[in-house]
Amino acid sequence: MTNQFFAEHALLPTGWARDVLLQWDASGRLTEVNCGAASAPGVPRASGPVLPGMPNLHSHAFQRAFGGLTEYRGEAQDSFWSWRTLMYRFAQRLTPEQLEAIATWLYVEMLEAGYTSVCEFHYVHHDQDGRPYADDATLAHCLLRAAHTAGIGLTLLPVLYQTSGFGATPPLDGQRRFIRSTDNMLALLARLKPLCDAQGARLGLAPHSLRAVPPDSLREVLAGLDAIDPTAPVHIHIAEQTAEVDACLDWSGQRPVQWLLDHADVTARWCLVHATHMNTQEYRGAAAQGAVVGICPSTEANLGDGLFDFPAWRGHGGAWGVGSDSHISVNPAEELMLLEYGQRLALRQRNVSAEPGHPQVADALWLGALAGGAQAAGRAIKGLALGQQADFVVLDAEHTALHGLAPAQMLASHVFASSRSSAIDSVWQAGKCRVASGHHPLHSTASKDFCRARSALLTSSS
Ligand code: NGQ
Ligand code: ZN
Repeated sequence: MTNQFFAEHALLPTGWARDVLLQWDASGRLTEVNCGAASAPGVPRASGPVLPGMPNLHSHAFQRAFGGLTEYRGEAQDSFWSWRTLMYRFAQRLTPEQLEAIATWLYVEMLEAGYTSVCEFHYVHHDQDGRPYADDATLAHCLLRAAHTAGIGLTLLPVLYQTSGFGATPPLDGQRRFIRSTDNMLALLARLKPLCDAQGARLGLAPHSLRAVPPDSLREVLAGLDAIDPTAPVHIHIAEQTAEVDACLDWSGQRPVQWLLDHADVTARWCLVHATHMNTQEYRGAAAQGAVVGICPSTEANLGDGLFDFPAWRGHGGAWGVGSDSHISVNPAEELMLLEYGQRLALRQRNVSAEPGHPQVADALWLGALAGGAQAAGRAIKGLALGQQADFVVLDAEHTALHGLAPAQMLASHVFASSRSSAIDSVWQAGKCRVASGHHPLHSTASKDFCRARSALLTSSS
């Protein structure tokens, strides 16, 4: 097995470097990142520029199965909330076999698109009647197996879900598969911890939202998590919809991010997913605590969430990463393009996300999303640096959109001008080649299994 790779051009955390020799150990950790190296005979050479693999910091795998199927008018004024009603219908019918087939294909798609790891925000726990499976971890096992089969890095985030709204309103019938007591969640985490460790996955926790987890439960579950792993990642949906901000104000007199900052020990292990609606004080407070913001541009656009004030967050030095969330798009290049375009449309400017050290927008975005995504994942995936995992993407220098360009122009073209076609040649995760010539070896079998699972799910949900 090869454990060396030579790149004429590689994007390191500091920027583009020339003649980079990568070497990793049996566990897939980088033991050498030598710039200005001579290419040695027998060492495989990258066929194009090498990028660090992108972490996907937010995924609900099952939602991949109904992408494109909620794009019709169902109410006089459709919204996030009417979409959620439709989404619950699919969630209610899902079987374990379907979840595993959907997730396996999704993770194959992610790898082919350049995501080398995923944070799975996993909240469908029980059977269709809302009763625990005989093995209470059945659906978590499906996700662990799917990630292992595809060869993607995993941060598994079992979700605590207890109420339907602020003030501990009882769950809706459509939420019956999500509900766990705090003790039951802690028992699940204790069971999953050794399984995740054995697979090289990271176990974390996701209180679903302040709507779904009352204050006492939030405090207790975080204390219980600390007893299992005091540095485990904690992810939460927060302030995605203005109606959610208003309901939180009615309940507590505070906005969601402010409430969280005042009532939980928010630190760098926290990922605030869809922190779309924050005021200046919240931007300052959340950034000062070192939390990562999870931005999911394609889903947030699809659901009509509103626009995250990216320059404000970065102005406070805030960490951030991207997620594909509902998987209406599964492509980090597209998420970064949409993130930048949202800001351009709002500000009537260009190249909003460029930085003093990175005038190329795509460089700045790729490295920023990598740093925050790695932090949110709680895994050693911070890019092409010693001690980090050998997770990388080789762009296809022969792709028409890239041919003959300089390395940074190739990345810019991949992000802004590849017209949604993949300009990726190969993808490596933990030092193993998962995608070659743009294709994962399971591409056709996993896609067939996905199609079969989706057909069955649609038949049962209609
Ligand atoms: C979810 N998705 O849990 O899948 C949520 C919708 C909710 C996004 N926020 C449900 N994109 O927040 O209640
Ligand atoms: Zn989500």
